[in-house]
Amino acid sequence: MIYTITLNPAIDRLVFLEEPLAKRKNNRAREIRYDIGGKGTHGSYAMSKLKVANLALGFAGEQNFAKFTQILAEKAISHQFLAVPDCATRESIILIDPDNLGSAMVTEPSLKVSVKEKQSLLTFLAEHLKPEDMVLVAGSQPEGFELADLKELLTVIQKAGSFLACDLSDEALQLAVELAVDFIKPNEFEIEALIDGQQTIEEKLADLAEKITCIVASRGSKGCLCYYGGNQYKVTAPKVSEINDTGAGDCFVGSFLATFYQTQDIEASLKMASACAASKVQHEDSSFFDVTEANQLIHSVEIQIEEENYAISNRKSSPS
Ligand code: TA6
Repeated sequence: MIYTITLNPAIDRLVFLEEPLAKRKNNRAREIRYDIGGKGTHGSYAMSKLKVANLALGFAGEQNFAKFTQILAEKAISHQFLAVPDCATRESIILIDPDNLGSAMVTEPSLKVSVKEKQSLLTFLAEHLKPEDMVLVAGSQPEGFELADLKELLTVIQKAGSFLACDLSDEALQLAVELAVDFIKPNEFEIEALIDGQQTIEEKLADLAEKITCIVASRGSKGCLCYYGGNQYKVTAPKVSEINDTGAGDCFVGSFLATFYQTQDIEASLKMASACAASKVQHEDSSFFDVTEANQLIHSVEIQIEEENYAISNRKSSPS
């Protein structure tokens, strides 16, 4: 089983503008739509689309819990979120220009979790996780969930022996690296933030890959660099016309992990993930992609392999 954990989900309010966003004017919207928000939930959406069983976990505000879970149901995401009393799940407002001119995102402050909710999540994981499971912890952390709480969460997952994937930023990403989790997906800025001294990005990634099973360093529309099993995989994404790139990285992570969980085939996983993310950016909301479209795009994904790129220490090689 795959579990995704979205500690700080959102309801994405998609605002489709009549004209490109501009200051000092009333920017009129031609349409408003809602989508699920939060990196872990997007990962679950991709896993479900690829028919890989998964359960979306995390915290959601009691005040708009029905709306949040209604969107999860509409996206066919199996879930078991913990309701946090006296607060609402935040909204991410995504302003989308017409004619594929891009989008901007504004995210509200988060809800605040208490010790009770944090303990409930840890208890659920301790009771359910098995060594053959995979867990994705993705996105930001809510108010009340400190770095020490994240360390406790990641440690409970590692103690269960499950394959631990993290799509985290800033100090949370640094913690995941220190704990030597099994998968991380930093972007170029996040990798640069990890560099202390005179290393290139590729030198830093090779260093990290000596203790982390699989690293995917995203380079946006250019594709990504993957380090796995001592090899470096340079992935070039298909060229597509972008409508909304919100959630593309999450789609990549969810479809990569779904395929990797099923096949342990790194190249197949990278190809499927690149194709699904390329499909996603061609659609208007934060999560939707078309599997048929992805299966066609997969033929346009290019992978260059540089073998024996770095040494690897003995550690978990895949979820099994
Ligand atoms: O990655 C896309 C997205 O999950 C949006 O759906 C929006 O909710 C935002 O990112 C949330 O970002 P955060 O880093 O706070 O989890």
